[in-house]
Amino acid sequence: MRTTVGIIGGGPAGLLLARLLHHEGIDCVVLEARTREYVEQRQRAGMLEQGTVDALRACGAADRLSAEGLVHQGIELRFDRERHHIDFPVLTGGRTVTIYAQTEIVKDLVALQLADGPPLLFQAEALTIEKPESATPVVRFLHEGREQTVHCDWVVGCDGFHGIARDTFPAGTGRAYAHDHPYSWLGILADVAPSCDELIYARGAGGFALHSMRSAQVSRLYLQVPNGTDTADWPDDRIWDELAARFAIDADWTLNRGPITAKSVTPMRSYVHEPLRHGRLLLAGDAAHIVPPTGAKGLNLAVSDVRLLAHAFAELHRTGSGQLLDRYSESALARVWQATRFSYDMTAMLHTRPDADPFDDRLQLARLRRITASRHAAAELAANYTGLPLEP
Ligand code: RFL
Ligand code: PHB
Repeated sequence: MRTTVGIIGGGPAGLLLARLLHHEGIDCVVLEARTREYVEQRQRAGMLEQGTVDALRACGAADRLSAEGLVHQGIELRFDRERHHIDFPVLTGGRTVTIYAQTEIVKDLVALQLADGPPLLFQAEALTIEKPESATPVVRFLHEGREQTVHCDWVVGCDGFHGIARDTFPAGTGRAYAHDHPYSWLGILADVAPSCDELIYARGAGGFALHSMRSAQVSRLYLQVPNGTDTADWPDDRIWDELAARFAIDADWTLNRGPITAKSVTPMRSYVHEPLRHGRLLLAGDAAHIVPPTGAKGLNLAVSDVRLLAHAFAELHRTGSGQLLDRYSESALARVWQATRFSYDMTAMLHTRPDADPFDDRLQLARLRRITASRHAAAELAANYTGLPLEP
């Protein structure tokens, strides 16, 4: 097999990149290690920045998103048993966010790709990327029981945090910056109507809690838990009691309870690999960086990476100039570090550290009160949450 851009990974980054390249008339092949069912069911993100929605719309992948996505005008911050609305359109000059599950984006992109897109192979696990420094890198992969190869002009690693692309960078050509946060999230999906119209980020007495949603009938909620937590120690009643305690306010408000259909624990990590390019191998999305989910930035960063890449490949295709590809790593990393900073700050402001003392407690409250008291501080949160502008 031979292609212009070999894409490893059929998550949101790889699938959207394939779609954007297809629109530009650039051929590519997507190799995905798992089955279609597996990637379509993997429960993850739900909050989309305006720029992410615009990108999906621009490549014709937003029919269902436009019909079913829930447009939110802001978020609620809860602390000290009080609620505070952060109004995004007012603070950002009209920007909003949209709730639409990552599982649904993946389903939409897979359907389009299989209908009229370039090849997307499931159960095709990339094993090695050979000669990334040369003009014709080769990806060796396992598919239908035998080893095969695809010869490429470029290879893009969209293979997530545990993929192989990042590890292909020879020793000494890259550097990782990492921070493990001292807590995890226990996430649940529940068949119950959301108890709110917009997302609630709560700093409760026992730690952080987040109320999100998937539809008018399905709620998605998260609880801060200690690292190493086993879901077996969290029967449904314990989860609902703890959520209710962390969201409690003095005003009249109750948390709707219902059957829990999924439970999982995710550790919280900040990680950035620099640079994002070695020869003709490029990294995008979780393959290159991870943020704690408090700022809802992971999926949105994956999308902004591949938008920059698609733009750069389009320039190369149209004019022969590799200038934007040469700038890709620097442009993407500038945005990645801003999202890393924002996610870290949101996380630190809302979670209770296991070693927290009364000084930390007062400092967190001062940060939250500054946001609710100052339009400038609230506008800074809103600008970051709804997404900073994309600058190639
Ligand atoms: P993915 O989604 O991990 O996809 C990578 C794909 O590569 C495949 N793969 C390989 N394929 C072939 N050969 C190999 N050798 C391969 N190795 C791996 C994998 O099977 C997989 O299909 O990475 P991508 O595309 O970069 O997308 C990133 C996002 O999935 C991730 O950043 C977000 O889910 C993060 N995230 C959130 N982001 C947001 O923007 N908003 C949110 O509200 C949000 N909430 C979340 C989140 C992540 C969470 N977890 C579980 C980490 C909430 C949670 C709980
Ligand atoms: C989600 O809906 O899964 C979600 C929303 C916002 C976040 C994290 C996760 O910050």
